[in-house]
Amino acid sequence: MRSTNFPGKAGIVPPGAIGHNRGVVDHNFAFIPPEGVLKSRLPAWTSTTVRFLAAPALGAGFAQYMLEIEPSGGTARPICVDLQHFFYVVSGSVELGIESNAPVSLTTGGFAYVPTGVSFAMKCDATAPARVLALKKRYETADGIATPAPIISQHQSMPITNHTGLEGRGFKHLLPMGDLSFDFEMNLMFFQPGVCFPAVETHIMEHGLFMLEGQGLYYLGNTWHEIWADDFIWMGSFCPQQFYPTGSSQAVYLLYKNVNRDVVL
Ligand code: UGY
Ligand code: MN
Repeated sequence: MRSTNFPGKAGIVPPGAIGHNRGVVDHNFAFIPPEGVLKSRLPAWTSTTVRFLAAPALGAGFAQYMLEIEPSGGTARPICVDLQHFFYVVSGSVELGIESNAPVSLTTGGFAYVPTGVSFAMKCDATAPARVLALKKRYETADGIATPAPIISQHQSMPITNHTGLEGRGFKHLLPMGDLSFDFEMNLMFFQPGVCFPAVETHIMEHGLFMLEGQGLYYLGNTWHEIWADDFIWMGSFCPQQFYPTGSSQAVYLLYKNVNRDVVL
């Protein structure tokens, strides 16, 4: 991924590679363009590289990462850990099996929620690679509330809703909104150009934001950042935030938000 549009040659670092870095890491937010996120591998996955985007090392209460899976790659064996997982297929297609259920095929726009302590296995299609945005988080139990059941679906089968009444906004709540058994939301947010949200938000909930489509300006803390597809933002608690979509087509991002639990004192 080039960081500028200066002319460049393969194998030669283009001019501007240093001076035009867009990334910023602050105490309660990080703006992370993809070109600087180096890859690693994971013991439990084969033919797969991982790019960590958010982790406790950054200050986040969750981990978010991009899995780049080669054809026929995937989990080396079923994974079963004491963490919840969420997956969103950014491109390509994979088969996901949860516990002993028959594997389900997920294509671009497919997603899954795997509850804590439940095993899953993922395998990429044999003909093309896949990019899967993954998130894991320790489940916060709540008295009298049972843990949620798994979910596997495609966002294309869900209607766009809009509880705000603001023209040009759209939402798909991939996890059931207001269901207290979930301790986080994953929302697709749709914006027509120029339609920002009504106020600068400053809230206790954290965000992991992955830009899927379009472009815009993101306000973080007290600075504006130009953002486009494949950029990632971590927003920590109480980070002032606003989005101003620019360009000529809709902007869409996938947003993690921890909800439904009390503060820990
Ligand atoms: O729901 C939210 O917190 C959302 N409006 N925040 C965001 O998009 N940064
Ligand atoms: Mn917010």
